[in-house]
Amino acid sequence: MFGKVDEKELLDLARRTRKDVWQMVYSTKSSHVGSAFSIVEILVVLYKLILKNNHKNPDDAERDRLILSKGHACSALYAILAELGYFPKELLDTYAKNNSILMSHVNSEVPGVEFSTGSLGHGLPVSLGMALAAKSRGEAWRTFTILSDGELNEGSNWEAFAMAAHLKMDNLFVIIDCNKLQAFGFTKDVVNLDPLEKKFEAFNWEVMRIDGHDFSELYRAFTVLSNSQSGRPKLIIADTIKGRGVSFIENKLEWHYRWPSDEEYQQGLIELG
Ligand SMILES: Cc1ncc(C[n+]2csc(CCOP(=O)(O)OP(=O)(O)O)c2C)c(N)n1
Ligand SMILES: [Mg+2]
Repeated sequence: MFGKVDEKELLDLARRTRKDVWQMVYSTKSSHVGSAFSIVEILVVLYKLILKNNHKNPDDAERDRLILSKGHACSALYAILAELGYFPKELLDTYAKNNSILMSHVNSEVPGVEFSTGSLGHGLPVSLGMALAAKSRGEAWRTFTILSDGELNEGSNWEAFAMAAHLKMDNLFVIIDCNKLQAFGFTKDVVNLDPLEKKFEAFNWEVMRIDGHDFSELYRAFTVLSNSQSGRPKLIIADTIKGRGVSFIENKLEWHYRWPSDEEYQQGLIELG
């Protein structure tokens, strides 16, 4: 059990989210399914166990804010928001189609979405501004932002990492979806940023490294960091697998851009249960 939520509920939500995403990318021949699959458990834990928010009042001034900075993985965010009742599930059928609000990069017109993203490197600087706004007004809500590992190549992040620690933004939580792959290669071969923990510790962040597909580890990390009195901004390096959930797309570079053929779609559905 995780508070009042049992593990089966989390597993079911993760499975339904992946199936929705698989259907969305198949029917519209769109990219980034691997990127979406790698953050499913992170989103499930955040929405079911950590974020203080309410689908019936998505603009509640007291809500925790979440920015998905890796905006190309929007299909996972849209699917989970629909599953949680932010908007009708039928809207998912319009994903990536003309005139739909469910654009193929995160669109803030969608109920429950805080900020449009897609151009990498902007989510963290904006999240820092939001965290600063909450602090300067004496408000208790927190800001969470999910970055991808390839996104760390963007220099704007490093300015924000330095500034957030300088300002002691302990109401700011960053999750790095560390799936080791990006659009054109393995992260270590494009710009090797290892050792990541040491870099963030040197920037004076409070850092935990965990398995980003393990509900217990995610829940524990968010709980430990939420209860910490360190005064530092918080960062979770979540080790994940790009494409997690469908064996033949896991950790395969080409699935950054590819979509499933008819046969692959059927095979994937079987694997996703
Ligand atoms: C500023 C900017 N440059 C390039 C792109 C094109 N692009 C989309 S995803 C991506 C990299 C994907 O790798 P990663 O950031 O690790 O995310 P993952 O797909 O692994 O979740 C790139 C270069 C972009 N969206 N924004
Ligand atoms: Mg990556």
